[in-house]
Amino acid sequence: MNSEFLNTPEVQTLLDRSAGIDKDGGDTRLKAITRDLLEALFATIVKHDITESEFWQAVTFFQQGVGEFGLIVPGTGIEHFMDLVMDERDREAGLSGGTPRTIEGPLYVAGAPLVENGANLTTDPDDTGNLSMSGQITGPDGEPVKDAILHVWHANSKGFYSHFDPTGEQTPFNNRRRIKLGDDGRYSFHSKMPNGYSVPPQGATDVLMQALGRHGNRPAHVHFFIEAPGYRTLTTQINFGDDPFARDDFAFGTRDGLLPVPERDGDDAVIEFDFSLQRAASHEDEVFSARARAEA
Ligand code: MBD
Ligand code: FE
Repeated sequence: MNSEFLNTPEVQTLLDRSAGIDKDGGDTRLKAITRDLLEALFATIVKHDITESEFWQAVTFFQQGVGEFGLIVPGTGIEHFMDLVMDERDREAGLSGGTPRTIEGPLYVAGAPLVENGANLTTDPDDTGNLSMSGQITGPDGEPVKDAILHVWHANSKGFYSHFDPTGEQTPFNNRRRIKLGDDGRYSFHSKMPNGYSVPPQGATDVLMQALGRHGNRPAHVHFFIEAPGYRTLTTQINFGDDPFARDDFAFGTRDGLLPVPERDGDDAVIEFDFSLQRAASHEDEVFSARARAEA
């Protein structure tokens, strides 16, 4: 089909009316974004000669996969793209340095127990080795970050996260804690070794990954939020550098600088990892993004 079809008055008027451009009410920014998104979709339908059957197959995919949007978003690289966008905005603003950010993923749960440094994160029995992790959180001048809270969450040895575990076997905050740090910025914790995550077999994300000739696996990893007065909140994770999926993460969450290789002793592993924070330029920098998160 001639792509000029998109520019016909009938299609352009449809876009204007669909996005409410011809009405006074509503949110101007949302209207502009909606119009552009719809136009990109229309253009894709035209460019690829998408049939009615294919179109409704896609609609059904999203209807059936609605419960997996949190996985489809990182799996399609959109969540990582947002990191690249934020990195680029930082560069344009002259902001640099510090531990790289990387995706939060869909499996954080707010309200984890607030514990002292050195804590054990694992409440439930798990037949695997121990992970010990420690290091220091510093600021841009190498100064220790005072009074930080380190949020940590990771999977168990089956690759399942508490609160989202399909087996229902984990207690609510297993492998989830908020660790209260002191004046020296030093942290340490121990837990049971996580395994890599895989998307639910035959779920929407898995179906999509297979249709794209991809897979739905992540390397073993540990997630962090770090918040501290005067510093920019950091969302990041470390992925085990010696995991087979370390360079082949379906969620694109592995980044240079975030792939420490654990020191292994049998099933046990030790990771030394330091974090560096940027200073906050505004209150907004110090708080969490407005993303909706699970709570327990
Ligand atoms: C995870 O554990 C995860 O961290 C991401 C980003 C996506 C799916 C599962
Ligand atoms: Fe994860």
